[in-house]
Parts: sequence; C-alpha cells; structure tokens
Amino acid sequence: MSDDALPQTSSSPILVLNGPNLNTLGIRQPDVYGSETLEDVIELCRRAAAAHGREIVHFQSNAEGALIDRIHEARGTVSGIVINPGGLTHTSVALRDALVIPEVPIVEVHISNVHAREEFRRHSYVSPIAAAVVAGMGSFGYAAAIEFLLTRRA
Ligand code: DHK
Repeated sequence: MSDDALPQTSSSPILVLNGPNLNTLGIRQPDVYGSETLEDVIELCRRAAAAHGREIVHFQSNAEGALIDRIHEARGTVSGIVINPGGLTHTSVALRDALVIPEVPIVEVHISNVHAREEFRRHSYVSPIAAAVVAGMGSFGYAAAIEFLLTRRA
C-alpha cells in the first residue's frame, strides 16, 4: 500500500460492511435482530444513499481477514464506511487497526442495543475510532448512519 494522496472524492460511494453471522439476518434470533434479511438491509441502504444521489457498495463476510482485505481495498475509493462488525466488535484489534487505513469517517452500527445485553457486548474496539455509533435502532440504524455520513459537516 502506498502513501499516495487519497483519490476519493466526496461523491465516492459509501462502503457498507457486515461482519460474521449477519448473512443470517431474518433467520437468526429474530426477536433480537428482526425479521429483515441482509438483502432487505442493503436495499434500505441503497435507498438512503439514492435519496442524496449517492451510491453504496456492500460487502459481508464471516471471515475477519476478508473484511480487513476489503477495508484495505477501500482506501482511495470510498467516502465513508458504515460497519456492523458483528461479534468482531468485541474482539478484534486487527479490524480496528484496518479501519483507520482508508482515512474516511466510520459509523459503527448495531441492530440490537448492545448495552442492554450481555456484559461482553458493551465493549467495542471500533467505537473509539468511529465518528458515530448507532445501537438498538434495528435496520433503521444503517439508514441513519448513511444519512449522517451524507449530511454531516466535516
Ligand atoms: C451483531 C452481532 O452479530 C453481535 O455479535 C453483536 C450486533 C451485536 C448487532 O446488534 O447488530 O454483539
């Protein structure tokens, strides 16, 4: 990876990243994570971006390394990142280290209110490097995150 100036512009797409197990949305614990599928969530994100004439790119993986590789690729090509790191939120220094590499604002999203659940979900390695954190708003949290990134003042 070079240290060249980042070519991304303010109209570059928003990268929406989903970590482990989020491919099972709609099936997994619907009382906690809702009945919408990941496809539904991505469609919601697309609409939230399209309302501002903007686009998203989406990537989901159950593998930490694949998420990190995708974040590396995002450098210079995206204007912001919306990430639900799933369980890696609470465990992954490597994911957090990767997220600062693209040098764009990050919003951390959790569908559930992680603070009202088990104690281990209250700590996030990502929150300290995020511009904002959303938890407990269900799938709407992704749309809120995109709206925030597309309307915030730098
Ligand atoms: C999703 C997960 O998979 C959990 O590991 C997190 C998060 C919470 C969510 O609420 O979206 O603890």
